[in-house]
Amino acid sequence: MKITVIIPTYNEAQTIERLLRDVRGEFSGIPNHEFKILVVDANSPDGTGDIIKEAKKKYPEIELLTEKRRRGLGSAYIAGMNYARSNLGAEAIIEFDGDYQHDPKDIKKLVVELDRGHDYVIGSRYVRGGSIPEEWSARQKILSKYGSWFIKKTLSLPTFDNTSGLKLSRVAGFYDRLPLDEDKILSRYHAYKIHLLCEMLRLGAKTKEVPIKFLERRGGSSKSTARDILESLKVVAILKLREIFGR
Ligand SMILES: Nc1nc2c(ncn2[C@@H]2O[C@H](COP(=O)(O)OP(=O)(O)OP(=O)(O)O)[C@@H](O)[C@H]2O)c(=O)[nH]1
Ligand SMILES: [Mg+2]
Repeated sequence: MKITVIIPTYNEAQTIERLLRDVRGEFSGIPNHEFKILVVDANSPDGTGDIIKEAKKKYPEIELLTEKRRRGLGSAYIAGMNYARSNLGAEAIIEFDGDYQHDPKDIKKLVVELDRGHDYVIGSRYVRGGSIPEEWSARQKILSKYGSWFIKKTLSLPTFDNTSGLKLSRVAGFYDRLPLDEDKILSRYHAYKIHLLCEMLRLGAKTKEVPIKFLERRGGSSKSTARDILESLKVVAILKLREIFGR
């Protein structure tokens, strides 16, 4: 199957070179699939784009999509997903952070579940064996853990990690039926993930959560802000209202 790993970046010059090398290094251990890496860079002022262009010369499976400016994580992923489907023939899409908080070795775990017939595989921090960084502050831990719990309870979801940034989605029957459009997605920021998760479940995607250890950032700085918490509440509220009053 053709699988595209989408990696969004904004000022990740400290990690991106090593990350691209290590992600690519995993592909040889998954020989039954054909991989591409699509980096969606928000025209990072720290030179991330130049590092990607250099890596692209060495590794032919790397593609680069440069946005004019930073527009939000959801917008970057929507652009990447549409490019992967139209230009790279992607049959499955993996979402993967560019700051090395995800372990490239976990890509294989996701693909194994795709091979077993799952349509939607979530790298989960909140199932047995999964974890968040020890180094996180109490505030970060509470926000992440109870955020996922709140989303689960409010929207009656079967899943435990409802904001994970690492996942694999099947295109046929799912991403080709989703509102991958900037005007239809409920958030242009991190909270787009909650919307797409609910849409995948609504479409009946055979879903599996596999445990992952979410790593501490290796460099650079977080792009997640208080706005993302408000956006998440907004998305959950809209989805709940749709559930009550119909779409
Ligand atoms: N293209 C693009 N990439 C983005 C944008 N916002 C964040 N990213 C990238 O998306 C990935 C995830 O963003 P993070 O800020 O690490 O979000 P997070 O992992 O939820 O938050 P932390 O745990 O605090 O790091 C990183 O590789 C970022 O560089 C954006 O607006 N555009
Ligand atoms: Mg991060």
